[in-house]
Amino acid sequence: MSDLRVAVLGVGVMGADHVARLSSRISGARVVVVNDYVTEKAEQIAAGIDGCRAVVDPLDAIAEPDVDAVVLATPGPTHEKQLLACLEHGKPVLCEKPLTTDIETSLAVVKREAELGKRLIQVGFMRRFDHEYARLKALIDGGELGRPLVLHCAHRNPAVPPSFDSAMIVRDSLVHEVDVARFLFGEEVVEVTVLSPAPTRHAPPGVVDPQVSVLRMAGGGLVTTEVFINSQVGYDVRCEAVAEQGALSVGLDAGAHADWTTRFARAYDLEVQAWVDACGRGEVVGATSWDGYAATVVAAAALASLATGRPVPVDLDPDPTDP
Ligand code: ISE
Repeated sequence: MSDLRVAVLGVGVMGADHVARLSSRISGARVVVVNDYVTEKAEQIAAGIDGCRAVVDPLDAIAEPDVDAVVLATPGPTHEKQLLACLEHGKPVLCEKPLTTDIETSLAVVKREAELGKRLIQVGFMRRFDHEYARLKALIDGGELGRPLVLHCAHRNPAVPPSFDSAMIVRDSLVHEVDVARFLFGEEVVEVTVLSPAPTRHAPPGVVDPQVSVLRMAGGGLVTTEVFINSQVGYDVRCEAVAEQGALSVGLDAGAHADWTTRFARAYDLEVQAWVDACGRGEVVGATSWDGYAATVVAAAALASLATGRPVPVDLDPDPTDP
């Protein structure tokens, strides 16, 4: 089997990390095209990889005839067009979250993929590939723990760039807990409440940090999450699942990390390898476009709740791929 020829769009922290892993630790794939709105950056990265070139326009990069599949690590607002282009060219795409930045465009992408009748989109919710989260999921699905009742999640960053505001805490950080909740319970979120404790003095004026959210699941389970992005300590992600026959924690021994690239390095490797292997089989594994859409809808409801502190219902469209 020949290597999967990949275009990586967006070579900021996450995209550059994916280029490095595709060029070293992942088998069956190589990066042939890179793209970034900072052209020099793409050129610099391409120059370091045999057989790789920089392409200035992201849509041209997707269309290149020698590109078999695409990794999107571009800013969220550009995803809709780029995802639709991947679908039109029939190219599998691993899209870093978010799927898109609003409900309408996320739904449009889900519907277009459904019309084509072939799954091509995997969303980069990497925690699904973390060995501890995956083990917890297997135990829950295997019935060993009994029915899950409550999930307690914590998500702490040591510090963030000054541009990181209250809404980004929801869109960029809480959204991972939303996916974990949907993944572990195997159910949709039906209601979300975001509560605002008195903020840390390390948060810029007006930024609500930490935030405590409560997600209500379709089957009645509850998820509490604390997201704290100016914790001053380390990058710390953990959760405890409380079920009818036991409780199990994830992330207690994860060690000290500055950010997600090291904390979830192994999960990213497994995720990207699973994506490459699935592309070879013409399949999609991991989070689907529907999971990306659901996360966008919950994030929008959470933003509405952030403004009032009151519960906000989550209304999903019918899944067009459900028979
Ligand atoms: C960042 O955008 C990510 O996606 C990380 O996984 C998350 O943990 C972090 O809080 C976000 O800022």
